[in-house]
Amino acid sequence: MLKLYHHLISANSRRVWIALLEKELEFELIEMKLDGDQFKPEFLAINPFHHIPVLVDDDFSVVESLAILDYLEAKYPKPNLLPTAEKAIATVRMVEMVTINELMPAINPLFRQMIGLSDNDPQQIEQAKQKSATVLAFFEKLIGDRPYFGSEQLTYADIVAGSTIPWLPQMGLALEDYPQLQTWCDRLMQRPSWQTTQPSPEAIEAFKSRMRALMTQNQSQ
Ligand SMILES: N[C@@H](CCC(=O)N[C@@H](CS)C(=O)NCC(=O)O)C(=O)O
Repeated sequence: MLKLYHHLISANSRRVWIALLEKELEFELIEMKLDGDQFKPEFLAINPFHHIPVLVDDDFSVVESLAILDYLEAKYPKPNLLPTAEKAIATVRMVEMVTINELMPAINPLFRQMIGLSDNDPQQIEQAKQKSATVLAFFEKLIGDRPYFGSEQLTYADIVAGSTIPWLPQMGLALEDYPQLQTWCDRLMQRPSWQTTQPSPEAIEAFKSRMRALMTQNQSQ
């Protein structure tokens, strides 16, 4: 059976978890604490970069969430989550890469603020908000009045962007200036795959205090 090493609060692993659920596959979830367990030799043997997610399919391990999504699509093409028409596939890849290469780094200072670290530089926070606004405006235009990015159906674009964008309001970035994205977000939240993978408020609070402790400890070293 497929095994997914993941963490409840990780957007990187949530996108794989959602894809497994959308494809209605059987899989075993292996929850990592990321409290040092990712450095144990058993885990480093499957991912020397000590990151989750990792997908293990018998004797084959895949690291990097986007590579895992491609593997799932190639092995289990139904339902199809990666279109082949030229504009649709370009849109999916654009949304995936812009989420990972532009949005996720941009929100880092907002993430630190959300977990309660007190080292926030107001200028960095302002820059983070501006960079994020550029991405959100781009996505707002790209989705237009379609139900999903690049397609009338759910694709990996929605799964990748939709594992990060719903966090933004908790980071002080309301979506009200982006009505199409807000409607899209609400639509995703109604899907069982998003509901199943949504961490509880208690899990979020526990994660914040663990991260705070870890990052404070790292800073004082
Ligand atoms: N590019 C990787 C990023 C994975 C990643 O950064 N995972 C984080 C959790 S969100 C992690 O495992 N952190 C623990 C560590 O690096 O020790 C992917 O998309 O799979």
